[in-house]
Amino acid sequence: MRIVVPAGGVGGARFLRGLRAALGTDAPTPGDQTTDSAITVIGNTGDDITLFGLRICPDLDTVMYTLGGGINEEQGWGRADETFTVKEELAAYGMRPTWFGLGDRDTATHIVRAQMLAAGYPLSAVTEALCERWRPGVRLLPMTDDQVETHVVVDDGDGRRAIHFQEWWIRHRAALPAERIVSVGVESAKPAPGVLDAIAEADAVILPPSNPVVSVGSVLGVPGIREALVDKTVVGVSPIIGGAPVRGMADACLTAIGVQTSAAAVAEHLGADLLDGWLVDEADADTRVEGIEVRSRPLYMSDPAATEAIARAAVDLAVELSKERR
Ligand code: FO1
Repeated sequence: MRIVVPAGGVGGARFLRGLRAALGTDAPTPGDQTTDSAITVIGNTGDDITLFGLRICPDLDTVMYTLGGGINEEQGWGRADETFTVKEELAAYGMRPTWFGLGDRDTATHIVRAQMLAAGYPLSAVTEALCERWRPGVRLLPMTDDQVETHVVVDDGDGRRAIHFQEWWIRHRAALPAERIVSVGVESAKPAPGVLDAIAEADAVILPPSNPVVSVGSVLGVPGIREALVDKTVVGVSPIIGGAPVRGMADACLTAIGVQTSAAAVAEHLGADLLDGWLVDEADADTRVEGIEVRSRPLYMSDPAATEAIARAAVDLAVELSKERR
């Protein structure tokens, strides 16, 4: 079964580990060329930032490290066994910003990426090359090879200005009220090679419990992607349980775009033209959304078995609904 997953950071990556297990396309042994990835991930690149001459792709790296076995598990981002000597040395030179947690092991990924981009390789080719090492057991495509960045318009004591999403998210912990969230460059961005083909060939599309605004929302914002998804059977997993995000600060993002922090409001925001099914937690079992088949089950990805069961339920609902569509 071919599944396409538009995904973002930590929640999406953890869900993908469960989906890979549920589909039996388990992490290949190193050098195993036989793994036939049934999963294509369309990774959010709106979080990307250039720092110290390096191009950093947080959501692509989080998926690659999580599925490739290199992730810092409790943080959900960055590398395991990380050190921060380069970060400290940069600060000693007075280099800014100092708020970004640039790890030494992670820096090697950014150097490879910066070198390949400078040599003219598109981000999709860079991502493929990096995945040669990590072998995530899925096909990881950036949503676009064009530069798109999420910036946040804030108005604090220093007056109204736009700051990079990473600064808002890391430095300000999304606590600065966001007047607007802007996807800079998205209007002229094109889906990366393979993205529209993967969607066309998919048996189902699953929206993981990633941030519906800055992760899944950014992917859907690339011209052509949402339009292609509308023709498919799409099942989403709510990132909001009982009126609160499971992790991260999706509520701050939802508030910024005027959407209530609830499982129902996120489904309505994504749209009944896009979503065929919507998995909600038992806490939200009374959720009803016009035109969307809502099912409730435990949604906390508390351990690998729980995550696999959630992914299995999403796939089963997609199969059930796709039969109805024929
Ligand atoms: N998140 C933080 O809260 N603090 C950090 O210092 C930080 C550094 C970082 C470095 C590389 C990377 O790939 C991700 C990093 N993240 C950090 C997470 C990142 O800001 C978010 O996970 C995504 O951008 C949102 O999904």
